[in-house]
Formats: sequence, structure tokens, C-alpha cells
Amino acid sequence: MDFSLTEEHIMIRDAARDFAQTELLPGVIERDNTQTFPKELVRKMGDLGFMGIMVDPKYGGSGMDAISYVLIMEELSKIDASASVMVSVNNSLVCYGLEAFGTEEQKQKYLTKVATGEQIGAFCLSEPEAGSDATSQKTTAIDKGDHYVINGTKNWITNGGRADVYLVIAQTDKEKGHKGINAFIVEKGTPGFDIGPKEDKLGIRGSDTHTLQFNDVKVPKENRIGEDGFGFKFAMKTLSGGRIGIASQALGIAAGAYELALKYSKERKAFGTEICNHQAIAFKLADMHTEIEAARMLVMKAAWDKDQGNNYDMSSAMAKLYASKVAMEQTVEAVQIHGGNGFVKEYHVERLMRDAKITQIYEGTSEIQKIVISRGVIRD
Ligand code: COS
Repeated sequence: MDFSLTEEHIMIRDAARDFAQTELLPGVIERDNTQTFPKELVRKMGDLGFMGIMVDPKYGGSGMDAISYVLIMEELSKIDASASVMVSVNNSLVCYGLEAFGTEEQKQKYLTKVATGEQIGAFCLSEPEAGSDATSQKTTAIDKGDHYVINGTKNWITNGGRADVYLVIAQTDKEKGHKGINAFIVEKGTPGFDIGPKEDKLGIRGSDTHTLQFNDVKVPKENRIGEDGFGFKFAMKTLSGGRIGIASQALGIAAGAYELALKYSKERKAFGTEICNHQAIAFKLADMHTEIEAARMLVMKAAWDKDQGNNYDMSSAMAKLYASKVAMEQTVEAVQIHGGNGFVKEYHVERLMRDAKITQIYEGTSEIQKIVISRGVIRD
């Protein structure tokens, strides 16, 4: 068993670290305050190949592996989890969904643009009454021969206002249950497709989250992904990879907070010495380091499974469940180590603590991950 990274992986990780330090760190507090993220920064991430990391270069991607993907995600998330969620959704949900299941025409028309970051993608599964219970889709897509007509509402959509290409899950045949669900590519600006106001969120405030309305939206039949009725499986398969992305985001948030806390504890003095010399703090650092390393192992294992062509439903669920728990717990500890300064925005750890919470919720709550894991355990 070899735990070392290749030279190429180290180069990729260092490039992401450098980008995060030089381009994302300046302005991250302001972006969090104002709930904004400039297009220019998205374009720079596209130029570096971060928007289509695992996509085949023939479709404009970087042709890297899943290990590279999680290394990039970890480094971006240490500094700005709003940037990394855009990267995660674009890569694991939109690019992967199109590349793995789209037709050649769909790949040429949409993937080539989304993989370079020229266009941005969004993944639209959640609804007011279908978040965890994803088979209960109320959005309908009625078959009208050469096109479908979509009606309904989608909620909490990452990149909701910014995206150009939306992958939308909807129910075509209610009688067939989840086997009557389809996935469609919907372009921004299609008549009847309206973007609601931006959500005012606890964390990842730089990323834009919206409700979307579909009122008699006509979508050509060639924009359906896969066979009729493939939509639910499409969502599940795609989300398995998405969970690797969010797990690596959670890992990065935890690691970023830990690195700040470690540095602070070596500088801040109390009772005549740097606070890291007090066992109360030193033991916190020991626990943080151990927990984060354990999370990293699970994240890497899930990415490795994907690269090997193994099934990664279980390993991605375990990685997300554990890494998001570590992110939540260890960012709280990082705030504690910072004391009063931890409560102040300029020290960054309070933002990381707020950002951590969503990793236990989106792309399947922790409770959903336990359903996936327990079913796998019992089945195997
Ligand atoms: N890959 C392929 N197919 C899958 C799958 C996967 N990872 N997971 C489930 N399926 C298939 C099942 O095999 C089943 O198909 P068959 O009837 O042909 O066997 C079908 O999907 C329905 O699965 P199941 O009966 O397990 O559905 P449930 O309603 O019990 O739901 C969970 C399963 C809970 C796992 C699913 O609804 C889920 O993941 N929910 C969370 C969704 C989510 O992440 N929401 C956040 C939105 S994105 S921010």
C-alpha cells in the first residue's frame, strides 16, 4: 500500500494552494459579507482547469484523476468554501453527469463549454417537498412528442443565478414512480424558466443559491439525458461522485481551520507562554490533527475507488459523513483556540465554522449517508 502522492499530484495540489492564497484569500471576507463572487475569479479557475478537472481533454477538460480533484478541492476549501462548491457542483454533478451519460451531441454542445468554465452548470434535484426523499418529485416533464414541457419549482440550487446550463430532474410518468423520472438539460433564458431571489445563508455566502421556477418550459427531446426513465438513477449515480467533492470540501474547511488554529496557538501568549504549550490547547491540536488525517484517508479512499473503477457509493457516503462531522467539530475547536479573536471575522475561523455546517446537509444529509451506508453494510 502506497500512501505517497505522485510528483504530478504534488504539483497540482501546490498550484491549487498557490491560487487559493494569492487569488481567493484577498477579498474572501468581503465576498462573504456581500454574498458575491466575481465572474473574473470563476474565469481564472476555468483557466487553471479547475472547472473540468476529470473531463477528457477532447471535451475541454483537464483529464486528471479523482485524487487530483480532491487535492484541488481541499486546497480551495481551506480558504474559500464558496469557490469550492462552485467547482464541486460544476465538476462532479454537471461535467460528470454529461460526460458519463450524455450523447455525443450533448457533450459537444454543453460539456465542452462547462468543462472549460466558459459556462457554469447547476444541478436541480431538490424541491420544497423533495430534498432527502428524492423520489417524490413534484416537478413534471410531460412528453409532447418532439419535446417535453416542464412545470414546477426547484429549491436551494447552487449556482442557481450564475449558471448557463441546468440539469433538471422531473417526473414524466407518476404511475412508474422513480422509474418515471427523467433528467434534462435546460438552458438559461428558455421561456418560462425564471430564477428567484438569492437565498441569504449562514455559510458559503459567496456562492449563489436560488429557487427556480419552471412554467411551461419547452425542452427539446434531444435534451433528455439517457433513456426514458433514467433520471433517478442518473441523479443517484451523479450524487455518489458529488459526495466525494463535498467530502473533500469538508476536509479542506477542517484543515484550513486547523492550520489557522495551530499558527495562532504558536503566537498567542497566555500565562507567560505560547498557548500551544498549555496541555488544554496541545491536546485539542492533537485531536484535530488525528481527526482530520482520518477524514483525509476516507476521502482519498473514495477518490481512489473512483479512479480504480470500483463502486464508490459506500466509500463516498462514508467520506462525506465523516469529513463533514470532522469539519463541524474541528472548526468549533478552532474558534475556541482563537478565543475572542475566533469570534471576529478577520481571523477567518468563524467563517469556516459557518461554512462547515452545509457539508452535513447538501448532496445528501448525514442521515441520508447513514441510509446509504447501512443498506450497503446489510446487503454485503
Ligand atoms: N446508483 C444507482 N442506482 C441507485 C443508487 C445508486 N447510487 N441508489 C439508488 N439507486 C436506485 C435503486 O437501485 C432503485 O432502483 P431499482 O428500483 O431499479 O432497484 C432506485 O434507485 C430507488 O432506490 P431506493 O429504493 O433505494 O430509493 P429510496 O426512495 O429508498 O431513496 C436514497 C434512496 C435515500 C438513498 C435517495 O433518495 C437519496 O440519496 N436521497 C438524498 C438525495 C440527495 O442527496 N438530495 C440532496 C440534493 S442535491 S443538494
